[in-house]
Amino acid sequence: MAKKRVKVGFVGLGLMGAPMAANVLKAGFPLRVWNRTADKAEPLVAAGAGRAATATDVARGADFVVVMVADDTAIDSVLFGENGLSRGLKRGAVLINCSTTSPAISYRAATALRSISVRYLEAPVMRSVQAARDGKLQMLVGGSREDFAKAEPVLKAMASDIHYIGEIGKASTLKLALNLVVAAMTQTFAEYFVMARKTGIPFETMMEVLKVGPLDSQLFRYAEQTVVNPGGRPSFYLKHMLKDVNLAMDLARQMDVPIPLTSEVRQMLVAAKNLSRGDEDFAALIDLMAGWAGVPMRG
Ligand code: NA7
Repeated sequence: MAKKRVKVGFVGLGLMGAPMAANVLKAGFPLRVWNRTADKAEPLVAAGAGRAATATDVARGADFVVVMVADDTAIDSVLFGENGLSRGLKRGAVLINCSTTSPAISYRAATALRSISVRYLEAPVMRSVQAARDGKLQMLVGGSREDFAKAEPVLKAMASDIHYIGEIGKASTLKLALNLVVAAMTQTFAEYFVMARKTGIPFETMMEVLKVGPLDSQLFRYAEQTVVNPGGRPSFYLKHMLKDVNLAMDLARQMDVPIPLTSEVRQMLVAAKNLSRGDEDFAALIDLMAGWAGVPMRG
C-alpha cells in the first residue's frame, strides 16, 4: 500500500484516540482529524494532521476513517448525526470503529453504511494509554476478512497484536467479556489488598507474594503502580469501565447467560461513580474498598 495515496480520517481524540491518531500520522498516512472539543486536535495539527471542521469533513475523500469515541451514543452521533461521517463517506471507504461499544450498534452501523456502499469494521482495543502511544495495542477485529485485509496497514500503525475474531458483533462481544475479567480482577485485587492491610502486612510483602506465585499478571502490576504512585493521570476512566460492565450485562441478559460476579462488581463501580470518581482511573476501586474496610491506602 503506498501510504501517501491512502487518506485516513480520525474522529475522537480522547485519552486513547489522540495517541492512536498520532501513530497513524507517524506511519506516513495523510491524516485529517476532528474532535467534538476542538482544542484536543491542536497537538495533531501541529504535528502535520489536517484539521476538519466537522466529522462530515473528515470523511470527504477518506479511504479509511478511524473512530475512537466514548460509547454507543457517541458512535451514533458521529456517524449519523448532523454533520456526521455518513454524509461525507465515499463509496468503498472503510469505517473502523475502535471504541468499545455494543454489538447491536455495530450491526446497525454496518447495515446503514452498507446501504451507501461503505464498509464497516469493529476493532476494539485492549491495553491502555502507554500502549496506544507506543503503537502496541492489542486489537480485536470483527467484519469481513476482505475488509480486514484492506485495513490491516492502517490497523498496524496502531496495534502490535491484531486478532481477526469473525463477523461483526463477535469482536465487540469478546472485548466486553475481556473487560469483565479486568473489572473482576481489579476488585479481587482490592479485596486481597484490604485483607492483608487490615492484618498489618506490608504492601511490599503482599506484592512479592502475589508476583512470585501463580497469580502474577500485568493487571496486578498495574494495580500495584496505582497504589505506589497515586494521583497519576487516568489510563482508563472508571466511567468507561462501568459503561462496559453495563453493556456486558445487557448482552448477558439477551443471551440468557448468568454473570453473577460481574453484577457484584457493577455495584462497586456504580457506588464509585456516584462518589464522583467516574473521571478517575478504574483502579480507584482499590481506594474505595480501602475506605470501606477502614484501612489506609498507604503506610
Ligand atoms: P475519553 O478520553 O473519554 O475520550 C472519549 C472521546 O469520545 C472524546 O474524543 C470525546 O470528545 C468523544 N465523545 C464522547 N461523546 C461524544 C459525542 N456524543 N459526540 C462526539 N464525540 C464524543 O475515552 P478513551 O479515549 O479513554 O476511550 C475511548 C473508547 O475506548 C471508549 O469506548 C473506551 O471504553 C475504550 P470530547 O473530547 O469529550 O469532546
